[in-house]
Amino acid sequence: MTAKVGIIMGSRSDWETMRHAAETLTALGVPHECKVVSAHRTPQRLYDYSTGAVSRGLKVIIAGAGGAAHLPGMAASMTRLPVLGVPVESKSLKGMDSLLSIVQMPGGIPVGTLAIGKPGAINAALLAASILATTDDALAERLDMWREKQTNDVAETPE
Ligand code: RP5
Repeated sequence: MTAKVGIIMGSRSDWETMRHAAETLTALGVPHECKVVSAHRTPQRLYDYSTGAVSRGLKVIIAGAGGAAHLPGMAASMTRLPVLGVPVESKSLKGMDSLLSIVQMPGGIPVGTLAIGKPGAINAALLAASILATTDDALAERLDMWREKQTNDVAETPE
């Protein structure tokens, strides 16, 4: 099935975080693809991916990166698709560097920035699904069911 969400990440080392976005999309039945695309190590790959995203049928891009994390912003500069940025937790600054690099986009090129690490990866996938669900009733129903299950799984007592 043609991928509707493109998950890109700056390095294979980001997969431990970004796999949570992929797993969440799989659980919701959203066709997606996962690629390593580095803004500074593979700039041509980033250009080709971003400029070709619309014509390949992608609807949303999730971009995860750590450190001087320019991948989401650079991708957003080359496509009109919504780009959701996931700050990957870095060793030296615990992801604060990633967060600030991704969230502080100058006005004109937006990146929807999520939380640092696994929660951000999961929420990026849920947000991508929400965006797609505005024009996909079957997905909207699956998303409603996913949320209902989450609610029902919350115990009333702590032990
Ligand atoms: C960024 O640098 C990547 O997104 C990754 O989070 C970080 C470290 O990359 P590696 O040195 O592990 O490849 O570009």
